[in-house]
Amino acid sequence: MIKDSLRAQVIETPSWAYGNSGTRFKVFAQRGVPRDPFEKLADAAQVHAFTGVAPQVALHIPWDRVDDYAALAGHASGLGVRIGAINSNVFQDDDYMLGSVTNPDAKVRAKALEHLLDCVDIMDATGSDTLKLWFSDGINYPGQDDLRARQDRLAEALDRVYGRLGEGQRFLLEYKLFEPAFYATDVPDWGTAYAHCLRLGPKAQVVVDTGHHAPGTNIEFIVAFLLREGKLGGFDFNSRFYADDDLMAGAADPFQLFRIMFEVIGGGGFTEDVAFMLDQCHNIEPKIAGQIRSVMNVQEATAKALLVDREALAAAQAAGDVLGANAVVMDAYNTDVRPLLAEIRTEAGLDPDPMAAYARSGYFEKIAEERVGGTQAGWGA
Ligand code: LRH
Ligand code: MN
Ligand code: MN
Repeated sequence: MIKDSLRAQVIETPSWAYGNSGTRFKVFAQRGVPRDPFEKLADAAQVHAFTGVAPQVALHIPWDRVDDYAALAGHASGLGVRIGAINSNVFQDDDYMLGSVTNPDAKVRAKALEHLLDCVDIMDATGSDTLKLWFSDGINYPGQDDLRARQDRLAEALDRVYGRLGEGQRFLLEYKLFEPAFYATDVPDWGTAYAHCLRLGPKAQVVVDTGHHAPGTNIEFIVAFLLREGKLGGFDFNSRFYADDDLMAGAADPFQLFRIMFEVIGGGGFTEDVAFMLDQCHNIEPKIAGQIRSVMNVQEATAKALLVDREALAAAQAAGDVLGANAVVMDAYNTDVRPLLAEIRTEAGLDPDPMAAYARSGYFEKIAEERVGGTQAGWGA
């Protein structure tokens, strides 16, 4: 039943969405931003309180470094949320200028590996079952380093991390076409990520960040393929227009988000195994409201994808009815699902309009008053 699926969906928000962010040209300071990871969780709990579908919060280490991770997890559960993916960060240290796990210097590689293993310790302490690995590693110039040797070093590090994963834990390998490396990136695409994960086994899966592809890439094909192979671990949802723009999911191209969810549902991926994570930064808009809007955009795309009449679609496809099959999909996309989602919220005891309810709650005015000197999301922090 469509309503049951929508009620069961879990959309994970990222701790870094609540901090100040910007581009390399300017980080804009907003009022009321969290001063520490505990306050980031408090803000994330607001998103869950008003949407009812965002009970998980991803951490980014070291942006969310604390002395006691079990205490942080306890704090989260006191707020009605839990810790989601642990995101490693081997891209913000001078040592990593020439790469982290693929660096030609063995000492730097060892340091990067130690961080990744520390992240698994944090998973143990917080109860997180997912480690998310993104490597900024790559080279800027032809000949700068040996492309094949870098793959060997990457494989070695992944082997070690994979071996450290406990029962019920997994890692998701994230790819990104370019940036910060501009000539060759070590994990530039889903194929590279897939090949490493395939070699390792079932605890290694690929994560699709919707901002990390060349313009025109058919992301829904990648989703369909990875799901079919059991290798789709989850999403970092955001909206891009040019590159890795980290804008609100479904903002510029809600139709693409729908097409992705259509493939997820068609491939049987609408389960807990496929993580629906947001990876966004709100540079110019208010952050908590921006997250609420994003969660709602993912919900709307999901609801429309669930509405597709699969039987009618299969019949049209089998009959070679090109226009009929396309019409079935478009009918679902063109349905206004907002009344359905409002109804589900009301039935769950929530306000049917999360944006308005949050605005009325006075939470923003409270944190704007109380919190002075909030932190950056991470970059340059
Ligand atoms: C890299 C990325 C990755 C990082 C996050 C902050 O562009 O998408 O997921 O951890 O941004
Ligand atoms: Mn990402
Ligand atoms: Mn990104």
